[in-house]
Amino acid sequence: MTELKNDRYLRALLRQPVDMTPVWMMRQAGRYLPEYKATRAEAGDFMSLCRNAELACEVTLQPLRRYPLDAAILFSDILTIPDAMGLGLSFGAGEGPRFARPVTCKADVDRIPVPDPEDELRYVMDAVRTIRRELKGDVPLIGFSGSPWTLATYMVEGSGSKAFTVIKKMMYTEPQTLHALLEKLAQSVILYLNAQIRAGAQSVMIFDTWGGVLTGQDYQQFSLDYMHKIVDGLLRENDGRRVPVTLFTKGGGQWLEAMAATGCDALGLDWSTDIADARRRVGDKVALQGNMDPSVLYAPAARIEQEVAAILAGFGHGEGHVFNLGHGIHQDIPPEHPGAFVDAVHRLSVPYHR
Ligand code: 1CP
Repeated sequence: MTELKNDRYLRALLRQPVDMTPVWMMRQAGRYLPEYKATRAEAGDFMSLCRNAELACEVTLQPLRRYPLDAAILFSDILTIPDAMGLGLSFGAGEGPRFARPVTCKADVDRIPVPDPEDELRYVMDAVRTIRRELKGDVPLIGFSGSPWTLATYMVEGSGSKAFTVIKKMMYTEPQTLHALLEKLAQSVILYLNAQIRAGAQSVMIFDTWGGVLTGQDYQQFSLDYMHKIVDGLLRENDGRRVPVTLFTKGGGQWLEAMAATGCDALGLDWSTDIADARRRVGDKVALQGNMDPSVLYAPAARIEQEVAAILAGFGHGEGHVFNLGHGIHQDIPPEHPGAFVDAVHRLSVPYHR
């Protein structure tokens, strides 16, 4: 087993005792950091940055040099899988992702390959191996993937979306086509995350960013069932250590019991769910990660501290909390503010672990 100098994050996910609440931030590497912008400019564009293991490692480590975060997250994107499936991914300047060849029918689904993670996605595994080497056991490395449903929204819509009418039309007119796509994505995600674990990811997180746009019944059938399949297919131990799995459905606060029943170790919460209530509902089964509104980071340090204190008090005394934002950090947050946030979590959480 490789020695870890700080394993608070892994211990909290397994609901084991810690000295203080661990904290990391969703999208902690990114454009709010001037050093990220410089490295991205050096790489040329976003996907070139993801494909260069040394530069991807550099931007992964940048937030850890500024703040005493308790985990690093692989710098990559959820859209690497659809890209490896041949859909032609591009990021326009200042725009979101776009696919040149979106999935429109069953024949498109049948043509799509399940990517070999050590071939088409080898650059991701190389980044994981490089980051693990450079972290030198300081903190654990988180690997991640999108959920099948969330990946499918981009693949069928052809870009980001607000109303998801194209994929919902497919869902209600050709459900079997969508199920065939989701099945292929679930198989791809299992291979991809297991390869990240073998390459050195010490926990994995599944981002279901768009599960919350579904009805309860559709969420179960078109998103959760496939995440359940993934949890069943993942390596749960590597290098003599349990590899915790976190599920995060943005807007999924009403489905926590069903999510916890998948056998995952932890649930990510966005800020619309009360963490005290979430703990009462599922806290004996899973750890909870979250859930400060990322916009609080616009506020001065005293206001950030107030919000951190309220969330810590909401979770209460005892184990099983990883502090985080309820979604990704905004791109125009002043870079000093996350410092106040991380410090407040560490300092104010000590009494809750005595
Ligand atoms: O530099 C740039 O302009 C590119 C912006 C960017 C970045 C920094 C994109 C494009 N992806 C990323 C990195 C990224 N994406 C990480 C990095 C690790 C970290 O430091 O935290 C992670 C975990 C993701 C995951 C991701 N990509 C998600 C799930 C998490 C979430 O925020 O909901 C989603 C939905 C994406 C799609 C995506 N990729 C990029 C953008 C701008 C988007 C969102 C598009 C949309 O709004 O639909």
